[in-house]
Amino acid sequence: CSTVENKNLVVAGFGKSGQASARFLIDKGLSFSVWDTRHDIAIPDWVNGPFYAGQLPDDFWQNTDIAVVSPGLALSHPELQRATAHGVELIGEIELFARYNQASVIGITGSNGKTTVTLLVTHILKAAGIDVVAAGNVGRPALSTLNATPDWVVLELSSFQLETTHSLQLEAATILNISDDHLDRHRTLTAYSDAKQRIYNNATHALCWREQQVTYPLQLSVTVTEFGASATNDDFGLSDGWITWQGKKVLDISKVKLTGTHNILNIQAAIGLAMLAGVSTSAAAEAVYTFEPVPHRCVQIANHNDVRWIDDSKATNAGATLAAITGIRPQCSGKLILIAGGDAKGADLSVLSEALEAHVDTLITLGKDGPAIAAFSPNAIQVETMRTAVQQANKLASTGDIVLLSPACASLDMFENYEHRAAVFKDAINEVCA
Ligand code: UMA
Ligand code: ADP
Repeated sequence: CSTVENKNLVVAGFGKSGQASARFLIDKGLSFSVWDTRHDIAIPDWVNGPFYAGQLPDDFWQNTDIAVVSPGLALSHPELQRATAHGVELIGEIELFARYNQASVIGITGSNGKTTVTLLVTHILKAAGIDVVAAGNVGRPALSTLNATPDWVVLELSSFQLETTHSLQLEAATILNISDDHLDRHRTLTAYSDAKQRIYNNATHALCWREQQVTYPLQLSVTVTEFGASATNDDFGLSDGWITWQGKKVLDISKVKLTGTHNILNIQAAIGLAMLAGVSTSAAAEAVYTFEPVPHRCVQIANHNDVRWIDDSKATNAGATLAAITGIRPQCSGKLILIAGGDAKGADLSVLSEALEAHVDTLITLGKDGPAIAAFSPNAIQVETMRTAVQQANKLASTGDIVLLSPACASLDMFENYEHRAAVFKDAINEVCA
């Protein structure tokens, strides 16, 4: 692969991944300019090249060869379109990583479950004594792993990161699932799905969900292992409360701390990816039993007078909320009260309608697209704040009920991020249940 030495470089976007790219280039002794669209961005003193905040000069792209573009910057941004017209190569931090990385890499994408599977695979590999780090969309920039020189890197990859990645070689890769998300940036589900498909471009093995054809690679050169939550003698299946591998029981679901059918799929994918890194199914299963659920993903955070409060604030699309509703309903002996709403990012929320009618007893909505969700439920309660939502839920809840925060939407219309939304939810529970 071509490297970036002797090129005129621009780091476009100066968040976590832009800063990691800048540090990497400095370590390599390369000079570069930085541009961030935000006018008010703080420029740290360790950046010694030119820094542009906001507007760019007209001739900016004329002498640029490569721009390392942050995932938060849309490729449709007029300045990036102008760069392309000037023949500038647009790559991302993951592409930069791919051009210099020596470790074996596992790649994970999908609309939902990426972080859970990334952390679970990493946990399984660590338990097997493998030198491994998790990176990418999960939070730690991929480039930061180059100095640590692990044997394996488990990369969580978003559609935005995949759009600007060309030469990443993956030992094993998966598209866990595809549902409407990020359509404000990708415009169509096909464009979004195409971006995800790029994960298989140079992959050796693929893990695919039997029930969704779009999770399969288009290239015949990639070998496929399948997973799915039904009984089968092929690859991964589910039978009598056990995950099976080629018809043999390998993992007892009742011993796992993760809940819901969606997590059974996540576990199957994780074991499959770990197997491709050389871990046996039995060693992988033992490790899964000790894996703690990742916060804000269908996790119980309170139980007052036998009313359970579940934090699924990371459900930022309808697919995740569907999984939460259908996964939690069987565990609920009383009413299921759902708090949902926020910014739907242009998604079609009507996929929720059937599950709301069949499984949700009371719907409480808030945020920008709260009214669009409330429209599917005749008795929905619409509120302005999370505090009021929790007060309403508490008033209606009795023994055996579950109150589920699973918004089906991003949080940015009301909160700093999904963690902040969860913190406000928790504070309100503590207040009403004190
Ligand atoms: N931004 C601008 N102007 C710029 C650059 C960024 O306004 O010039 C804004 C973006 O619109 C966005 C924010 O700044 O609102 C951050 O974007 P960024 O590209 O600077 O993000 P980073 O801080 O570099 O973090 C990125 C990933 N963020 C995004 O894809 C938006 C992080 O994923 C990832 O953990 C990190 O790199 C390290 O790899 C976060 C995320 O929200 C968790 N991902 C999305 C998701 O999971 O749904 C895709
Ligand atoms: P991602 O990193 O893709 O956002 P997470 O593991 O952080 O995935 O989970 C995000 C949300 O999706 C949570 O609400 C979680 O309960 C839900 N979720 C996790 N795995 C799946 C799956 N396989 N299918 C549907 N929803 C899922």
